[in-house]
Amino acid sequence: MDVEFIKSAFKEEHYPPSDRPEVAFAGKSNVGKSSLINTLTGRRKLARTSSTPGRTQAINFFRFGKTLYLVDLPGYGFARVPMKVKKSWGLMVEDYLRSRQTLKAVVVILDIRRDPSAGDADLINWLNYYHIVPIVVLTKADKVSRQQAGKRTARIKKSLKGVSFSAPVLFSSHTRQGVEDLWKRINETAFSETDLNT
Ligand SMILES: Nc1nc2c(ncn2[C@@H]2O[C@H](COP(=O)(O)OP(=O)(O)OP(=O)(O)O)[C@@H](O)[C@H]2O)c(=O)[nH]1
Ligand SMILES: [Mg+2]
Repeated sequence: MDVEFIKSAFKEEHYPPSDRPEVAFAGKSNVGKSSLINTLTGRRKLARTSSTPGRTQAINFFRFGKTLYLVDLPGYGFARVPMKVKKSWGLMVEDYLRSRQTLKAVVVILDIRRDPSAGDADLINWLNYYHIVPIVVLTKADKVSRQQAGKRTARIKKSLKGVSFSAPVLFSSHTRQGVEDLWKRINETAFSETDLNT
C-alpha cells in the first residue's frame, strides 16, 4: 500500500492541509497505538513503537493512499510525565481533536486485559460531545485465551455502557486479528455520506 509519514506537529500551524478525511488513534500510553497503525498499514516500521511508555510525543500524520490521513497521537495517563508536561500534552491533543474539521473518527485503543480507566471514558465522552465517532478497539487479544477474550469483552462493554454505543473490535498486532474488521469500520466512518461534523 502507498503509505508514508508526512510530519510531526505540536500545534495547528504545523498540521498538513485538511484536504481529506482523517482518522486518529488514541489511548493510554503504551497500549499499542503505534503498533496498531503499523499492523493496519502492513508497514512494520512506519510508526515508532517502544516498550517504554511515552514513545510518541508529537501528533504524527501519515498519508494512506491519496484519500486518507492516519494520525498517531501521544498516549495519556503516563504517570512519569511532570504535571506541566501533562497539561501541555492535554492541550495539544484537545486542540487537535477540537479543531480538525476533517477528523471523522478516533480509534480508542484499550488493552483487552484491563478495565477502562477514567481517562478512557473521559476521552470517549469528549468525542461524543464533539460528534467525532469513537471506534473502540481491544488490543493485545493474543495475550488472553479465546474464552477469556469473550469474558473481557463483555466486561469492558458493560463498563462503557452509556458511553460507547458500537461493538468493540478485537485486535492483535501480533496475530493481525481484527485488521479487516477495523478497516471496515474505518472506511464506513471516514467515507460515509452523512457527515456528523457538519
Ligand atoms: N502481545 C502484544 N503486544 C503488543 C501489541 N501491540 C503492542 N504491543 C507491545 O506493546 C508495547 C507498546 O507498543 P506501542 O505501539 O509503542 O504503544 P503506544 O501506545 O504507541 O505507546 P506510546 O506511544 O508510548 O503511548 C510494545 O512493546 C509492543 O510490542 C499486541 O497486539 N500484542
Ligand atoms: Mg506510540
